[in-house]
Amino acid sequence: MGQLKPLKIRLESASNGGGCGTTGGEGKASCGSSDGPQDMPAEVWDKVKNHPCYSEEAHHHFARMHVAVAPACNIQCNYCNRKYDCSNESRPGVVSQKLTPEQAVKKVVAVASAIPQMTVLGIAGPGDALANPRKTFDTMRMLTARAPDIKLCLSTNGLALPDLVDEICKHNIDHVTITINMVDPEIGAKIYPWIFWNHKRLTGIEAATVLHQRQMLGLEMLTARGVLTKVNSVLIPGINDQHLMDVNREVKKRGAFLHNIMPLISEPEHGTVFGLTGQRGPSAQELKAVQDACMGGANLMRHCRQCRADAVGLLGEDRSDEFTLDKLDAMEVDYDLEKRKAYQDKVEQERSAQQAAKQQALAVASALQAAQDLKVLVAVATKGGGRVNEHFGHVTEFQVYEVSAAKAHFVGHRRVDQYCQGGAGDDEQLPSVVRAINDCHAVLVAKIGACPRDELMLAGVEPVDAYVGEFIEKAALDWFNDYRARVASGAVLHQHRGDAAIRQGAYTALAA
Ligand code: CLF
Ligand code: SF4
Repeated sequence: MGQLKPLKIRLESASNGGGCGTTGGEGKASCGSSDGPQDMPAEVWDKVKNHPCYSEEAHHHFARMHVAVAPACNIQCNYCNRKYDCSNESRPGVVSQKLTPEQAVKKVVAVASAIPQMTVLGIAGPGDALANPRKTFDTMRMLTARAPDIKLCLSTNGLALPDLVDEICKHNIDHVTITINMVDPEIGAKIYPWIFWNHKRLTGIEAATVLHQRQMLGLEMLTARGVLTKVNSVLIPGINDQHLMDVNREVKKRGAFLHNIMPLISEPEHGTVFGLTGQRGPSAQELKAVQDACMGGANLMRHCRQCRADAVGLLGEDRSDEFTLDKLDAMEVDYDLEKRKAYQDKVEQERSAQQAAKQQALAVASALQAAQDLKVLVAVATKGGGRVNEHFGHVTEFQVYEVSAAKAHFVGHRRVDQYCQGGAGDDEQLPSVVRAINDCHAVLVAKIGACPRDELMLAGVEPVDAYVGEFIEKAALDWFNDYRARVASGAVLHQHRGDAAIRQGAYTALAA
């Protein structure tokens, strides 16, 4: 991991500014991660409980989809190449199939019929949702008439936002994401070369100042109207890494419900300014350090997958290929509200069981007498449902949990290229998979072959297949208790882990 240069993170927490106007999230560190109904007003819980981005717990069970109806953009970000989708809420280097509002509604209804746990429609590009207001709002209006149980969500750079807040409310769009990378125009000028504003192109500090003012005003207006707002920030080492604590504090002051700090993905082949000038993205530990430093400010989201503008499915899986326009025509669509509700009720039961298992494991953990300050990261192979249920070789994304005697909580995910291809392990892929979880003490899997097992042990990551089918938090806590006991008895020497790499490049679910 020698190539990962550590950032000097300003470790004091973002100091608490004013109150969290709408949300009841004030002062807590993980509303978007794991909070439940006891942590917020009932009307807020109702909005977040089955939104996979606004509730970490929900993201194991509920799906979202995006429709690519908004091609235009009104600003330029240095991490974006407009040949591809908006990188403010998408993985760089991906091109989505653009749709008209009519095509989009047809697609959403078809997906909702096939995937009953799909609860949210988001518009997140491929440009800026609010730089294309007619297409965005026509889609929302027509969808509400056809499928009233689907929550509406959109993502924007914020420039046009203040002019459109009333329309957002008129369409009952309860969730809005604003990408805010700075609250200081000097820093903004290093990220945004220009904006198009009031029929003019503005550049430099002037552009960044207008953008900043519009973002803050838009956020305040949404908060005043009770719209739940998430702020996305792209972590750009050397440019805004030290500054994101200030961003966190300022957006909290203005009532942001969640703050999602995402890693810059920057490769020369994406053709972005940052990619071409060698601006690197953060390592996994650098990202975690900035997120940890922001705890105590606006609630943090750590489970973002930087989706495509036409993403379909659970976060982390991509089923967009099953719902291309040609396939939609051949599909039998049966949009049945009752059936959807019955399915979602079943998911709620599973979720309650997961909570109960976690509480039980915590009770055991805290009753044990052992080193209370031990805290480790554990990678988990899962294909959904909040359980350890994926083979090591089939993983395209590990979920990472921080585990201590007091809790096991989700802190991130690591994308990898699938190790097992066509029934056999691809040994060339293995080192990159191990590098992605190199900061973890163990990896919980449903099954693992001899070769990756040896490679992981050699790297100091313990492969564990003893918890197949169990809920993740319970499995992680049970493993941790066992690990603590082994450390206490001297059977294992507890050692500090190194850093891990964040996968660069456009993501494809399967390499073949
Ligand atoms: Fe889409 Fe964004 Fe709505 Fe979610 S995504 S518009 S809030 S429905 Fe979610 Fe995807 Fe991260 Fe976005 S994981 S990129 S945060
Ligand atoms: Fe690209 Fe999105 Fe920035 Fe527009 S707002 S330049 S689409 S990243």
